[in-house]
Amino acid sequence: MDHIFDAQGIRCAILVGVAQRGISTRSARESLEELAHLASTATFEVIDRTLQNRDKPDPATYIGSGKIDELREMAKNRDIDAIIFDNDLSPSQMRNLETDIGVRILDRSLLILDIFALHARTRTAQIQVQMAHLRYLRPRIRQFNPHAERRAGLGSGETHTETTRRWIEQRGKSLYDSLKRVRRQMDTSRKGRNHSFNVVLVGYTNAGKSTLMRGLSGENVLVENQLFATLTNTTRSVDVHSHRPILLTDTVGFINRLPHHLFACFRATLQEAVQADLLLHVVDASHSQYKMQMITVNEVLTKLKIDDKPALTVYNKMDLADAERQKEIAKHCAKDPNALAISALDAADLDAVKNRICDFLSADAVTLKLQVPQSEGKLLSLLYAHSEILTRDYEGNDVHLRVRLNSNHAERLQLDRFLSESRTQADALA
Ligand SMILES: Nc1nc2c(ncn2[C@@H]2O[C@H](COP(=O)(O)OP(=O)(O)OP(=O)(O)O)[C@@H](O)[C@H]2O)c(=O)[nH]1
Ligand SMILES: [Mg+2]
Repeated sequence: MDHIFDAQGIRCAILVGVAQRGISTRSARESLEELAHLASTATFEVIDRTLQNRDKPDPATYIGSGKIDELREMAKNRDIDAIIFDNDLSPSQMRNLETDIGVRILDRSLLILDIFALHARTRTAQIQVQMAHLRYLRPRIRQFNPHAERRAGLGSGETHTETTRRWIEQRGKSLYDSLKRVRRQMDTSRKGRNHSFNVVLVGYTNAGKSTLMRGLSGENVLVENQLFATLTNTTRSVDVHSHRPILLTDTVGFINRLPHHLFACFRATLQEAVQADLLLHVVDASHSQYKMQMITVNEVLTKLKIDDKPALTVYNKMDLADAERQKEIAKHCAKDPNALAISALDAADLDAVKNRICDFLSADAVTLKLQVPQSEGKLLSLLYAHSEILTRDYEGNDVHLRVRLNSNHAERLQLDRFLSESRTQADALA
């Protein structure tokens, strides 16, 4: 997909942040830093940035008249094409600012939406972005259509606003129908994964999820120093010589203040995490705001009602962290058995992650001795495909097996019918 708005002439931008009461100047400045990364991901060149302290936003223009004058001057002198606000603006604030300053005004939501539009490579992502765009446009129809109230087509009796609103509703419905069709196909392909151990990578955008996915699966996955490089889940198998195949899924990154219309549309994509047997929460440990980023991710996991899933915190990019940060993270990891510090670019560290995944896997594994008639072809092929076969002997019409597999899986296959002797993993090791 392309930019969601005409971007031909838009190249240079000024960023504006507003520190309101209760928000420190420092965190407003750091948020502006993130906005700069978002802006460059959306192919803007950031010419300048400015931060204003205000107790509360002006209802008509968000910022004060002095700041507006200053921005108008800057835009004129430096050939600016857009001003990007770190805060979300109401439709009327955006309209008033555009009139007062005379350049295009974007807010954080529109910028993120634009990046999603640029990066949407699959049909599902494209439909989701278009739906989010419609949700964004709906309350702004008049802003994007200044002659909105002029009568539409001859004799229709409808205003442009009404015609556009009706079009948005129809388009929204047809997108929703397409998404349902695509999801049905996705559900079918997901069914095949029931027997696997599903590990899902979650984390703040740019934390290194796709890099870790590439390192663990050995397959080519898009990695970019950009925000929201990944919008569509990809699933790859990981070979860890375990009794159960492991599937690893990469997901869309999270961000602080993700526009709610985008969250609503990408909720389905994130639902993948609901199916997870284990979450790998990837953290950019070298980032100045890594703690805030972890909080954001945990909040999203809570929203998705998956904050109680087994999870491993993977502090990534340790090679970029300074000595003090390395010490701090090492301290976290010493206290938390479900945390580890790595660099996704280091082969030994990737092995450490695989070992941890295996630990989770074997925690609920059982070893069983089975006597299965050879006529049970379907069951046998499921066992061969989805469990670790320790020994296999043939006697008459039966196959004698020692297998190791997940206890839920054993229950699902109703293996107790064929049990010749059962032992838990702990017994087996004793
Ligand atoms: N030095 C270093 N760079 C890393 C490491 N892990 C990832 N990177 C870099 O960080 C950037 C982002 O990596 P990605 O894997 O695309 O991050 P992501 O979490 O998938 O990002 P989104 O898909 O945008 O959410 C890329 O430039 C990677 O090369 C690491 O351990 N060390
Ligand atoms: Mg990615």
